[in-house]
Amino acid sequence: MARSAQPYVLDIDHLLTEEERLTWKAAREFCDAKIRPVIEKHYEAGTFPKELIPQFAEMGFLGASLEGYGCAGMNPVAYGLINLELERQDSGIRSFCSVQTALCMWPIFAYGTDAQKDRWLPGMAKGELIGCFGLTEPNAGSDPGSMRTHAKQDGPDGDYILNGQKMWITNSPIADVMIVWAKTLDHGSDSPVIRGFLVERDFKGVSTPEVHGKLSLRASITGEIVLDEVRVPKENLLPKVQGLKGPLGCLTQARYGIGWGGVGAAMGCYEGARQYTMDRVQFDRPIAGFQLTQQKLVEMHNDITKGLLLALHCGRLKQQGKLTPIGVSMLKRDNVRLGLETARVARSMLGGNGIMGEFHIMRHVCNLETVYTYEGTHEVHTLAIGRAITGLNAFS
Ligand code: TGC
Ligand code: FAD
Repeated sequence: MARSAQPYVLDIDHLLTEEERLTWKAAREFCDAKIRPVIEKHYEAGTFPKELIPQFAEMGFLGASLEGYGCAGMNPVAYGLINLELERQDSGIRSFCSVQTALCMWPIFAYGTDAQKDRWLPGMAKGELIGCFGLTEPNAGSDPGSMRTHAKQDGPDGDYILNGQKMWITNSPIADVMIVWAKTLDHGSDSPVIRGFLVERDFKGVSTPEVHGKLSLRASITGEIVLDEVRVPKENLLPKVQGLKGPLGCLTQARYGIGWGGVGAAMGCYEGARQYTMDRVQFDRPIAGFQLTQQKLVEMHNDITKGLLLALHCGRLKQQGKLTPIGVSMLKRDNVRLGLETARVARSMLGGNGIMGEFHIMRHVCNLETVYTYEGTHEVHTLAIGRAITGLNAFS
């Protein structure tokens, strides 16, 4: 006889503040009501639901973690919970919000001048201006320090002339402003250093061709940034950071959100597989009643609880200013692996239906292959953590 059942035996509600609980509930309700009904159609068509951008803004999702400039100023845990709910629906939608918030608004906020902040942040918080982040190049992915894009200063105190190509850039075809990282030679200097530039859509020599043919993250727009003798005013240089730590600092912000997102994707897949196997009858009983099925459900369930606790621990450390980039590497690496492994197992549990879009699991499997690769591949984070715990550098 069936007993009463609950999807999670341990919850984290009592570890959250009232405000965090309310933010979580509001984000879940919004994502269920607005994203879930349209996401499959967009995924199939390979389009991003632009019509949702003003609603993301209204919910405070854009620049959620920043203070001022019309941003919601959420604490790291509330911000993480939003990422969890966005990615419970679709990694591409979470990507849009992550790139806008962590990879574009954050560097303007942290490395920019007051004039740059005033010019860009309020419009970006409202979703009226879209940003993107150009670090990766065709020949510089895991090793961004080998980038070839360069900026040459045109005379003492002059503008910069940018040349190069950025590849795999989320949102570039729809971006009004692009954070472009380039090796810069200041006038009179002979040692290049990586600097960040605000490249505007209408600057002469900028083009952003879209990448077509993706079988993953299809509800997210991906493109290149091609820079051909682009004159960038010196006022568009991000003045407060130099070197690889500039872009890596942004990645630390984005990877933190992805760590929560991985759990969200896993939760969506686990909950779908749990319900399906409780409803589906084979051999005269619900397939959730078979021991092999229960083992799969239990592994997923327990891993999700551990992933959530890791995310929450990192969130509390971040609140106290104690979260290190390596801690974030661990969060991104392990929770994205959790998401991908959970999605694959959940897919198998739905049998033939598991490959169908309407069950919302196959899409996660495909999406998480990208998430496993971007923002530092699984292997790169493994080596970064390996270096931290042994003191030995496996990169070189
Ligand atoms: P390394 O010597 O370790 O560091 C150079 C300087 O950077 C500092 N640093 C960091 N700072 C902040 N956050 C981090 N995570 C940092 N990691 C390192 C470091 O302290 C040092 O500073 P300083 O002052 O001493 O100069 O650099 P390395 O050359 O050994 O490289 C390390 C490695 C391989 C881990 C790094 O290059 C790396 O992370 N590679 C992966 C590249 C990557 O993640 N690319 C992502 C592109 S953006 C993207 O994918 C967006 S997807 C968007 C979406 O969500 O849709
Ligand atoms: P490579 O670096 O060539 O790696 C290929 C394989 O080799 C991987 O498995 C990798 O782990 C492995 N490898 C590399 N070095 C080592 C090593 N030392 N030891 C062991 N294994 C190693 N970038 C941006 O700048 N902005 C964006 O907005 C952005 N959005 C993206 C959106 C999508 C859909 C995708 C797919 C990518 C996006 N990226 C973006 C790029 C992403 O960050 C890179 O794809 C990623 O950093 C890996 O680089 P790569 O593709 O060149 O692979």
